[in-house]
Amino acid sequence: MENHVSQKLKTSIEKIMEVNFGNNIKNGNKRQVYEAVLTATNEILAEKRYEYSKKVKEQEAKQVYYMSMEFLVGTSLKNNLWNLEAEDDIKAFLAEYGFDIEEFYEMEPDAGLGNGGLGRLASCYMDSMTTLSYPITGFSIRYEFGIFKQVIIDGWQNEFPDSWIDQAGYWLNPRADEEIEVHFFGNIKEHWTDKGLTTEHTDYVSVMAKPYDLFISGYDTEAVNTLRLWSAKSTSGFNMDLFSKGEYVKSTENEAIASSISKVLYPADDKIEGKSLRLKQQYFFVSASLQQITKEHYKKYGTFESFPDKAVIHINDTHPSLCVPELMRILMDDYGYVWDAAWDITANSLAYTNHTVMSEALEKWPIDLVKSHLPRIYSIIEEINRRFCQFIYTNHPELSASIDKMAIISEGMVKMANLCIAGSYSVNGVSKLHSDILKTDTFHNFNIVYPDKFTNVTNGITHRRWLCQANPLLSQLLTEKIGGGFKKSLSDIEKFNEFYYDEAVLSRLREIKKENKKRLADYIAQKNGIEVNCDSMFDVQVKRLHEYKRQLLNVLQIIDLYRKIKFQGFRPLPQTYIFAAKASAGYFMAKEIIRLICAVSDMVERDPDVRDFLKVVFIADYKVSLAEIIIPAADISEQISQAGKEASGTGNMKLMINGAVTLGTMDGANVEIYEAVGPENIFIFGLSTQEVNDLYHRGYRPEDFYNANQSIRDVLEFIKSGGIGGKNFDSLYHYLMYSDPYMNLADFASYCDAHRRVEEAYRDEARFTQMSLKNIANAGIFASDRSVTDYANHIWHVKPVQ
Ligand code: GFP
Repeated sequence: MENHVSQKLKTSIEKIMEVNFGNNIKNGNKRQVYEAVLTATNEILAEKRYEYSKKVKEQEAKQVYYMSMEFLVGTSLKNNLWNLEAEDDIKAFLAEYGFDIEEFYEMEPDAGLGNGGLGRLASCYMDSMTTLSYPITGFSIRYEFGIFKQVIIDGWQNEFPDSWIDQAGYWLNPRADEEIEVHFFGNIKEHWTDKGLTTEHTDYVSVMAKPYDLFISGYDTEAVNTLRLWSAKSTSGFNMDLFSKGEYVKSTENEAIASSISKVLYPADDKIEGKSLRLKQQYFFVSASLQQITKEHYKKYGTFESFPDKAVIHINDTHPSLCVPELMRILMDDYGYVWDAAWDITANSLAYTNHTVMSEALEKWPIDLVKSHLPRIYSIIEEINRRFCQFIYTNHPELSASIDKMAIISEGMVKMANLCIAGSYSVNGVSKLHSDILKTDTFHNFNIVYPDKFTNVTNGITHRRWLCQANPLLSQLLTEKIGGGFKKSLSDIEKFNEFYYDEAVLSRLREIKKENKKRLADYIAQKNGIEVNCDSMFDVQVKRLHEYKRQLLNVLQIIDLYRKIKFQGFRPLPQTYIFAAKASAGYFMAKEIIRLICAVSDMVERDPDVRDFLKVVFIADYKVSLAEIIIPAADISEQISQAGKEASGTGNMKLMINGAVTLGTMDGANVEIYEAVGPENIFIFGLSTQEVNDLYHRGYRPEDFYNANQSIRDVLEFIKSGGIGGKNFDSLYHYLMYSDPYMNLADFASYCDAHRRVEEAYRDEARFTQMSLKNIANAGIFASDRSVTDYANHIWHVKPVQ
């Protein structure tokens, strides 16, 4: 039976065709009908949003404001139709007129407003919060260009701009009525008034923040939330005076400077310290968002005493850390609060998540930069720092020697993580291991001062996108066997364990995997021109390219395998290695690793002695919509970061729920996957975090491992001598031999050994399928529904609005 939403959608699509194009669906072209479908879906969400936000207001519910520089939304049409339970009806409706909905899905570009796991997590949380009917608003920037398009030319990554808005702008609802001014530069003046010493920010430069709302749908819920994306424009705009004087370029300068703020997303691994534009981006979206939140609160309650009971502002990594001084500024300068009262409100309304222990990612800004760009904000940070240091000296004299490390301003820098910890009531890591490392290592001293602040929330993923939509065959099998309840409540998936010995189900699982592999193989044939064998084992490593994630270790093992097949007559199980990853544009080593993967791929493909056993494929332009094709096809999930470095990982969870078996180190959430599936359903190798630290302190020398292991010597000398297609990889050879900061060589032997164990397990088809089933059935705790419930209950203290 067709649902009410589907009927509304159809009527609306017809109407839009008439009104916007003076046409009907029958005679419409693809682009017109595509636009009509997106617009109609957006309208339905707008109506639901109106009703839901009315309820939130009536109930005076506490709200979450999720501040993040990144939201990796991906595509929205399929997700929205699926959530509205209208996908099948609309598909059939369009088919009546000869349109294939799959083609519309392909037309929609990914909203790539993020680099990797951090941004994708934010989007999963928006989905889960909405499905569970919690009120949340995400805040970020409407980057005109999201993450770049990756094109590989001769093995080298090239970057091209991603102008996504043209084809996906239908989801962005402009709210010109809620524009907000943000101030940069200028001077501060202090003077006495009847309220005491007041500070005035003068001679500033204004930039206008224009909001665009993207509606976030949920499954089986009345709730619709919004992701508010700010776009920057000049307050003065086009200068007619200069234009009349013939100064055409100058006349548009203001506009160009202002709009540069929301032009482009910064890549994660670029050396962003000291980049003025990045600092402007951070303050721009923080200030606009907080001004709006506080304005609404004040309008409703006329005071900020109740603010911590009605609002929680979540700082997603340090990028929005200026929330701390900005909320202080607003409360003091705009609403007349004195310091102590303002601090009380601020420090009880902010919560912070740390996503990495990599020191280069713990942001620091040069004092001069902050001072010149944001003079008022800097003066507030100075005072926060003065009081914080005073507090440590008085209450924790034993930490006096560490004050330089803990201070918010020291060594010529403003240290954003320290600012977040001092200014938030909650600090969490993203897996058990990571949260422990924060407490015992990274923020050890802070944990002494604020033992109750530190907590853990293990990451999660929305299985509705990553299982139900990406893997409809598996989703259907699960529905048949355990009912559809898992879509709303993933803990139900545990019931699938009952089918561990069920031959028919195991065989269905194999068929499904095969179908998904065929879908991926077609994609690879079309994009890479490589024919892959769908009966081979698909071994997948997909994630941002970073040295610590160790895609390099994976390639070293492949080279070793290649050599064994070619020179030693080894006959392994046929296997296909699939990589996809973007490297930051300025990250040389990461690009070299991509070049090596591509060269190995070529070498194997050209070699008739090897290619029947081994394939290596690097799929270009990794993004959410591509992940949706790759992940369901994986047999093996490579999660091989150096122990202690990957905060959590979420790809590991997406692969697991699609039946891939993890081959990994005891790092991040792999540890919890291990606990969930048991040692017999995962392949673990390599040094533990403790062993890594010990080795580091003893002094790690890659040559020790080189000297002790013949395979390492063979592989490295092979690379050095031009064995990989005659290409020069001296950069990587020297890197491994003389530096190897992430200890690839130390884990090499154990990794190769794990691969042989994997092969052996895969040869036993029945047993391997059982391992796969165990991974699917025990993925329940990795639902982002569980993560956000943890946040809601233990950190945010918010309730669903039904
Ligand atoms: C970062 C961390 C990951 C973590 C995500 C989300 O992701 O370990 O799972 O944040 O918390 F490194 P990337 O951006 O590096 O993928």
